[in-house]
Amino acid sequence: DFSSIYSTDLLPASGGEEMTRGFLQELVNILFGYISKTSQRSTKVLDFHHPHQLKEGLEGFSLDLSDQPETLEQILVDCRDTLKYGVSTGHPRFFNQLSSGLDVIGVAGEWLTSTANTNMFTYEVSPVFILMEEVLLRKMQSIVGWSDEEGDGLFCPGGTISNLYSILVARYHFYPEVKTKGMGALPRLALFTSEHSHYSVKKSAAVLGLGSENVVVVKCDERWVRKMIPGELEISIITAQKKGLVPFYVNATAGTTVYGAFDPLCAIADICDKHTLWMHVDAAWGGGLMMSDRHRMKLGGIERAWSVTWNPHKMMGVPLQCSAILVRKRGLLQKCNELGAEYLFQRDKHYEVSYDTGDKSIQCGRHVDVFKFWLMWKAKGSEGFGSQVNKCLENAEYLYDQLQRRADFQLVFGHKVRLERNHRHCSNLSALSLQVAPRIKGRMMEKGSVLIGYQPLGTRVNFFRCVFSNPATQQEDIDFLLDEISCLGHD
Ligand code: ABU
Repeated sequence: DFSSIYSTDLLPASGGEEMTRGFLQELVNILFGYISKTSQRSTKVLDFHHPHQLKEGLEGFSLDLSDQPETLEQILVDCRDTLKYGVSTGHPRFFNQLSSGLDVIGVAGEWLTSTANTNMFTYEVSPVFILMEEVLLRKMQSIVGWSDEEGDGLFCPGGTISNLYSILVARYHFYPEVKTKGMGALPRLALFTSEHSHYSVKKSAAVLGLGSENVVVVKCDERWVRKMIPGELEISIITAQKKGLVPFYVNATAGTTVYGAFDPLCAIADICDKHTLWMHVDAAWGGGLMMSDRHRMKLGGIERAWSVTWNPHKMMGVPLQCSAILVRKRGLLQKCNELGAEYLFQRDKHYEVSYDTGDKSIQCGRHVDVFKFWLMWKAKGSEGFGSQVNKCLENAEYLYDQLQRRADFQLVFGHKVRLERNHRHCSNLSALSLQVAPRIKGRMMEKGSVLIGYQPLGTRVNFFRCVFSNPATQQEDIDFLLDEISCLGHD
């Protein structure tokens, strides 16, 4: 009974051991109940409420903060309700995002990380985690295909920041004076990325003062695979030079966000070599395929990249957040970002100070993202991650086969987009078809049975993007998804 117990009764309060154990066990019961429920197909993926409903408060669940402390009973109710009104991204029928799944070892890792509550900037306060980061980065670099003498990196807050790092170090590599003199000392630089690449390249160019207009968007093969066309890249580079811009950076994508396309890395690497350009591979989504003997060939040529973004929180199912920037040239991250704050990075410490890796980062405080990943790797082995990735790809194949058999879905390109049978005979097809996916998605969210994302793209009407990164998903869930879309869009 926690109805008259408060947080001040817990450790470090004197005699607080029993109360603390009881409280945490109660919390474990809530978490276990949630984890168990999440894996049951009969439960909802979400219990949707509009923002105003959640703000107004639901059945005793209030977001408001008071001046007086709440009892631990209320705190436990708040924990339960927070999960209740959230989205079960580990549910087998959650197809909505590139990051999904509920890995029990990962959860244990995240919990331990919070318990340790430390910071990744120095060995002094994170001895074990700093070495784990080094082990993981080395492992990932060797999987990319770099030699033992090459490779550096950092775990950072998401793929956008990883991509930002790649541009930052590329610019520093060619123009180290930028660190002290700023952009005024540089020529007008140009970056290149495919039209289907992630928006973070443009965003990073804006943030770094390079200007989003100086990101040249390179055409993709629109007929089939949506890969960057190497010939178009070369034309774009030459055209930019003629306009007085100085090309320095090319982003190739391994697994685009919507189509999942893989740019031809070898051909892009040849062009980068020829023009002495930094080649980055954004493998935030597709990087996980390198764990699979069956699928790693899709990233052939990645070993020629100068930097790589790889998000284990996507295809590998590590709990958010877990994203790495890998840089081939050792020492560059440190030189590019270090400022040597003396209160933190003293050079006269009694241990090897190169393990104070915090000055490689643009952050000061940095969350420990590595432990859950390290623990999962221990628990699964590289082979376990490989099997998990293979299963995701098998699910994608299964969806493709099922869609080919169904008359009520239409191909986007070798894959399919949902259009209602009735609407096919409608004279106002395109206006109506714009609304099909959003309307079905709205109904889906209200019902809470399944969750999948949609988007328009270029001239295409809204279509569903089915993501497979959730290890819980089985073929029966894919059948359910298709039947549910049909059912929700019956009219
Ligand atoms: N680059 C973030 C991915 C967002 C998504 O789940 O689609």
